[in-house]
Amino acid sequence: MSRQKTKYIGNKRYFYEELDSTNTTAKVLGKQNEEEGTLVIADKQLSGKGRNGRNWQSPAGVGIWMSILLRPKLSLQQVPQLTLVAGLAMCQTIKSQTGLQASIKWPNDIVVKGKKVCGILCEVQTQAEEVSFTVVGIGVNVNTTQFPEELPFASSLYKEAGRTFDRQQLIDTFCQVFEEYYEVFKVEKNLAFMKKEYEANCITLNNKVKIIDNQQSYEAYAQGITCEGALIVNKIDGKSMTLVAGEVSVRGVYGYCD
Ligand code: BT5
Repeated sequence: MSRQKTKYIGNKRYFYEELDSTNTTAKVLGKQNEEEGTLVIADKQLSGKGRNGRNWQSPAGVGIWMSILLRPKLSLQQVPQLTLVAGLAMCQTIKSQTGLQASIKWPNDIVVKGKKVCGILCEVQTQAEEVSFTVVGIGVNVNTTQFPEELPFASSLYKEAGRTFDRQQLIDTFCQVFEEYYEVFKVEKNLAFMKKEYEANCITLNNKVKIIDNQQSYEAYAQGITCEGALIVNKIDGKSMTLVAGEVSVRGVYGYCD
């Protein structure tokens, strides 16, 4: 089956049996002036990366481990919004392709029945304080049958749906959906156009969350997101504040420590 064309997302693909990290390889390609939309896919990652130096388990044959090279004209502060754009596109892709009730745990996880099936890691390359390119790395546990003990809150599309899925098909659909959102975002440079849709798919909202900010931690109610992708919370004392992705860690949806 030939895949439906996108304008540029995923039209050029590099496929590897094994890589340390698709994000690392995509950054090398970015420095070599590879074009926007180029996709790096690995069947297995030897040192898949999570946020803040954490690890992402990426065994062979069962997942989507991929990175997209993007060249948006954004300020450094605007880049984290790309995580939300990719998150919504992947959430919609999983829902339409599997029928599962997937939701987004702000800012970068996709969960199904309270378990994490996908994580997103957005990295940026700067030159003289300007964004020269960004890499959006996405990991999806597709056909994973079991997880190690240390990942009690991980799951796969297979485990939740009881059937396997074609990884290629998921990647192709994601590229189409992501491109639609990205095209708008690139011009508008904020998330107003998808805020309602994001909020409708975000499981973090209308829930109590525990916020870990440096050494401090406190509880609050998550209310919504701003047009810039920050999380709006109401603290117990009634004060409202906004949290920027990357600066805080929000717990609550799985009740796990991360
Ligand atoms: C993330 O970090 O969720 C971002 C993951 C991004 C992975 C993709 S794969 C393609 C691209 N290339 C890379 O090298 N990375 C990207 P974070 O929110 O920090 O979550 C990491 C935590 O999730 C770990 O500390 C574990 O607790 C847990 N974890 C590790 N592997 C997992 C997996 N396969 N499924 C679910 N949870 C996992």
